[in-house]
Amino acid sequence: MLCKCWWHLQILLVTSLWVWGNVDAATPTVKVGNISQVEDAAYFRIYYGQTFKVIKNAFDGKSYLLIQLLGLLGGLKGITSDNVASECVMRLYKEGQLQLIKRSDVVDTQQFAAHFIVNTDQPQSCNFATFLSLGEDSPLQRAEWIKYLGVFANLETRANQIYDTIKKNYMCLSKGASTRNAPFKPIVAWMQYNDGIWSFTKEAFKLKYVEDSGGENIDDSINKVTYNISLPDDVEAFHAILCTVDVVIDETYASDPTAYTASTFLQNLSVEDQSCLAFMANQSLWRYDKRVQNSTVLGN
Ligand SMILES: *[C@@H]1O[C@H](CO)[C@@H](O)[C@H](O)[C@H]1NC(C)=O
Ligand SMILES: *[C@@H]1O[C@H](CO)[C@@H](O)[C@H](O)[C@H]1NC(C)=O
Ligand SMILES: *[C@@H]1O[C@H](CO)[C@@H](O)[C@H](O)[C@H]1NC(C)=O
Ligand SMILES: *[C@@H]1O[C@H](CO)[C@@H](O)[C@H](O)[C@H]1NC(C)=O
Ligand SMILES: CC(=O)N[C@H]1CO[C@H](CO)[C@@H](O)[C@@H]1O
Repeated sequence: MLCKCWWHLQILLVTSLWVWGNVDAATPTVKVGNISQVEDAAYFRIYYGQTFKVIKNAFDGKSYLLIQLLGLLGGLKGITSDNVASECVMRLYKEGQLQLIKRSDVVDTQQFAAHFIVNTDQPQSCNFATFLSLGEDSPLQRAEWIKYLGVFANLETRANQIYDTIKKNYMCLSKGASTRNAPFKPIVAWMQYNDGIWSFTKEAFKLKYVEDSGGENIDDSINKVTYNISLPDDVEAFHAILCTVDVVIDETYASDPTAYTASTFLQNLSVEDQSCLAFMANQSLWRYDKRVQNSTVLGN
């Protein structure tokens, strides 16, 4: 384990008398009450002592020692991007209760007790903690990272409840899908267009979503992932594959999600003959970005 911060070295050497953030050493510590246990996630572990807790993060090899201090993290105070799917977060931001911080602004992040980052290569201060749910392979493993955040905010009980609900729901839906009496499993393709190239996803968690919901991923034997629409051979092969697909999840980035329609998709597909596209005929073309950056869905 390589530690850039003296703070992290302290964790290795002394497992006491150190607190997250800059808190006076005389502040009384509180006994650990509620705990979280990691059930599914592969890349973090939590350990509890009488008055401290340790999170081990397998992505950056670091451990974070937290001495219990009630209310240490007041709550979410800032975000580094306004590209957020949570309507609650967007609302807080629009109401001015959350500040937008420039990623490069190291000085600014020092006012926070903890700053969660996803890029472990960036220069780090000692209040930085790597939050990389994206590195997990399955949807549930990713969701369980709510417990990682819960540990920092002393909200283990709440995090456990949220994760249990998500997991129960997910297992129920996936069980329902597996017992469904359908003559065939629909073939599902996650795909996106960028700079003249269409590509099918290889991301494990997306393929898992398809399996768990009773679908089938496009044939593994199709090992070509990217198709250049300027090359006739590529276009032909790409169209042939699309004729076998029942459901498309279009992940193409759209700067204005509401303006992106099925016809935008079709233009970028550059298919003249749509007759073999079952996913179009069956209205099985999906996107998932309609609520990004939209705080109005909450109403007032
Ligand atoms: C444990 O969780 C319960 C329910 O959220 C809360 O009332 C209690 O204060 C927590 N105890 C500690 C020591 O954090
Ligand atoms: C796609 O093909 C065209 C025509 O050969 C080429 O100019 C372009 O660079 C290719 N695009 C990529 C991303 O390879
Ligand atoms: C999709 O459409 C085709 C005809 O275009 C039809 O035969 C097929 O049953 C449909 N599939 C689903 C899942 O509705
Ligand atoms: C936000 O969501 C509301 C309700 O779903 C919708 O009417 C509105 O067009 C959306 N606005 C944007 C900018 O996406
Ligand atoms: C990602 C991308 O290139 N999208 C294009 C899809 O097609 C529309 C309409 O032709 C273009 O405006 C987009 O730039």
